[in-house]
Amino acid sequence: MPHRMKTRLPALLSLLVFMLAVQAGATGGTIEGKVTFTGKPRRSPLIQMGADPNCLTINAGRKTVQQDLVVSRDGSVANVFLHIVDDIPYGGPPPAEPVTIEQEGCIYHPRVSGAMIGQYLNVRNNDNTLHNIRAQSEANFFNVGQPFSGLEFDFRLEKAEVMLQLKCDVHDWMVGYIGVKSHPYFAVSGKDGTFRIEGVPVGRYTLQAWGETLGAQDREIEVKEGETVTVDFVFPPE
Ligand SMILES: [Cu+2]
Repeated sequence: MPHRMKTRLPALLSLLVFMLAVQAGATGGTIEGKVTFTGKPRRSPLIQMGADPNCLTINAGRKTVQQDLVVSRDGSVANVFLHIVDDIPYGGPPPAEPVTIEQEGCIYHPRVSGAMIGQYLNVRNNDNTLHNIRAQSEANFFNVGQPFSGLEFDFRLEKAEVMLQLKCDVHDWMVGYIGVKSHPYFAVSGKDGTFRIEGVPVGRYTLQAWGETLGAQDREIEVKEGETVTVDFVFPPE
C-alpha cells in the first residue's frame, strides 16, 4: 500500500463512521398545528333516517346530525385531513394494521381517516340492516353489500387518492373519506383541531389541509432535522 493512502485511511474511516452515525440518527422533523374555523357558525343538518326504519330503531329516538363540519365552541375543527402533497420517497412497508371503519347507527366511524398505499381498509357492519360500501373512485374501486351485522370487508388500497369517498347507496346520508398516500406523512385533526406528523424527512414541502365542506388550503413549509415546525390553518382563508 502506498504511503500516502496509509496515512489517509484512518481519516477516511472516521469520516465514514461519522456519516453513518449522522444517517442513522437522522429522524427528520415534526409538523404540528391546529385547524380553526372563524366563519359564521352553522348548524349541522339533521339526518332524516326514515328511509330505513332499522336505522331509526338502532338510533332509538336519538337525533343524529351530519358531521360534514365538526367545529367545537372555540372554533377547533376536527376531521381535517393534513398531508404532504409532495411524493416523498418512502422505503418502509405500509402499516400492518388495517384502517378500520365501522358502520354503526347508520353512520361511518370515523368519517375521515388516512391510509397508505398497500394498507388494508377494513369496513365492518355493526348494524342489523343492509349497508353497501361503494367507493366513489376509479383509483380504488369496490362496491359490496353487507346485509347484516358482523360482516367485514377488506380491501387493499392500490393507488394514492385525496380523497377516496365512501358512499352507501341504501342510506344516501352515509358518507366517509379516506386520504390514501404513498408515504406516511399525514394526519387527521382531532376534536381540539390539533394534528401532529412525526419523522418527516428534512426538506421543503407543500402541506395541505383538506376539509369536507371547507375545501383545501396549501402551505409551503420547511422541515429541519430534530425541529418542530408549527403550521396553523384558518378557514375560511383570510
Ligand atoms: Cu348504509
